[in-house]
Amino acid sequence: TESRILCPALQQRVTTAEAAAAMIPAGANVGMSGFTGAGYPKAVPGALAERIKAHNAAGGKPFRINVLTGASTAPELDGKLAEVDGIEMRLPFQSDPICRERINNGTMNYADYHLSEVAQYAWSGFFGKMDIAIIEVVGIREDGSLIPSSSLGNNKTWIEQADKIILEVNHKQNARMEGMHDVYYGAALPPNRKPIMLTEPGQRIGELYLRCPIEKVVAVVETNAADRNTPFKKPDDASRKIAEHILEFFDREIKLGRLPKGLLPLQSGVGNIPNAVLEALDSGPYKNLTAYTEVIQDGMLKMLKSGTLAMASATAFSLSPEGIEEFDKDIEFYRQKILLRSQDISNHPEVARRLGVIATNGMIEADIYGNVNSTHVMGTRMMNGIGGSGDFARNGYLSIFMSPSTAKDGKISSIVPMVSHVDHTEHDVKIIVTEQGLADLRGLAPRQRALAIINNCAHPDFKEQLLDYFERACASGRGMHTPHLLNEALSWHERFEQIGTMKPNA
Ligand code: 0RQ
Repeated sequence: TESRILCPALQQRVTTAEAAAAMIPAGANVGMSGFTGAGYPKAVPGALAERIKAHNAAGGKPFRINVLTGASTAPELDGKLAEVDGIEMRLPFQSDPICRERINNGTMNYADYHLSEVAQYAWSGFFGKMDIAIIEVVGIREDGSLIPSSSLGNNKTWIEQADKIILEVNHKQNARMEGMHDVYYGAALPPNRKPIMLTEPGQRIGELYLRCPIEKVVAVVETNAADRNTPFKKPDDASRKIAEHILEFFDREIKLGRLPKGLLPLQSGVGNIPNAVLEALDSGPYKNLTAYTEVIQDGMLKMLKSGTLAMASATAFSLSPEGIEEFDKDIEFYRQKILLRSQDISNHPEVARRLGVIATNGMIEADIYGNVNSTHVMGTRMMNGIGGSGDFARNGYLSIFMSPSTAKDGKISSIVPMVSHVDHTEHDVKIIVTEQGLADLRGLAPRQRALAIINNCAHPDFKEQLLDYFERACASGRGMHTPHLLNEALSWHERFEQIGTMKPNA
């Protein structure tokens, strides 16, 4: 294969994954590339896991590292390291089943931050010194600068902050991605911040390549493995209905003159429901929309192809196997239409507010007043993390949260008296949608919001029960601004924990 390592000094540092992994000491703070299953290192984490396993089998002080990434990665990284109990602290977003189990059984620490803020935390030193960065790239240029891979995430920050750098050059990634990236080097800590000069999603404000100090690179490992590329489920009935409600809402807003015909830049969360919404938009009357989002899923490729979408700005791909095939086949087309940025810019609150992003994200549950829980099952068990949902929900022009009205075979209501954990407060949440309908909370006071949410979004199996709670809370004689029965507010969750259902009289 054609060489992808053009820098003579770095050609000298090509080595094996095992030799690179041997350079990582126990207790290290390791910044890794990777965002929603794209652009993560494929070989060194697995080799490190083997080393940890051997070390721990020999007894002695357990060998663990702290793993900082862009967002979720894949079984080759999170899975392998979690399996050998090699992770002391994980941040900022994960979706790996083994990690999740360890986080929830208390054997792994996990810290959940807004994705836009992670770089700032690192610059400020809150995570401690970064020892090593492991970064997947598509190629190394003659001057040592790096052609980024299928995600940018926090790579710029990790490269700047780490004492040492290990590069994985992945031959499987399409070399013609070169030119799709926009790496911004103007970010600073306060009081030295300047405005982010983006007034349209498609503007370039940075550089094509990651700068990389050659002297910090201790190893270069060549790989040849595809990204995680998880298949999508075909949209089910609930996802299709949710998408219909959202499209009807957009139509109404356009007629009322509250949204332009071309909508506003779209942000779309990951998962099957957001993907179904994209598919529905694609079959609607829309042309030349834009996206200012963090992840490009299959739905967005289709929209770019059909002209529904004129361009998309993101920090990563998250494609199915068919999606990646389509991307590779027509990369010259997609390169003109897609810009990948660092996650502190793709998710920047200032930019999301200025552009007036339409944020659409999944949720676990919402309460009758519009507080949203995106992360914790029954208030205590971590699902994935807040990801970028908070960056966009608070700062977007519209923030839409969506979920089927029930979970776990109808035993759980996604609309509850009080959320068991709050990620997005009632002040950030503008619209809630389930397959039952849509509640537009803008302009409503809490008691009005409660009726809108219960009547439009709750499942019929739980509607009476929710109305009963609300009416008794209103009659309790306590505060009438946000009426609650404090000794009952979380009783639905407690009932589920006790008897496996939120339904009454079960
Ligand atoms: O669990 O797989 O064990 O059955 O949660 O639920 O309905 O498949 O929905 O895949 O869209 O995920 C909030 C987790 C929704 C996601 C969340 C259980 C349900 C199932 C998944 P099983 P669904 P989705 C940009 C934006 C935070 C990050 C974010 C998420 C599983 O959207 O991680 O928005 N969001 N990022 O059974 C108990 C409930 C439940 C429930 C669902 N009320 N109680 N379990 N589930 N509702 C992307 C990034 O930031 C990178």
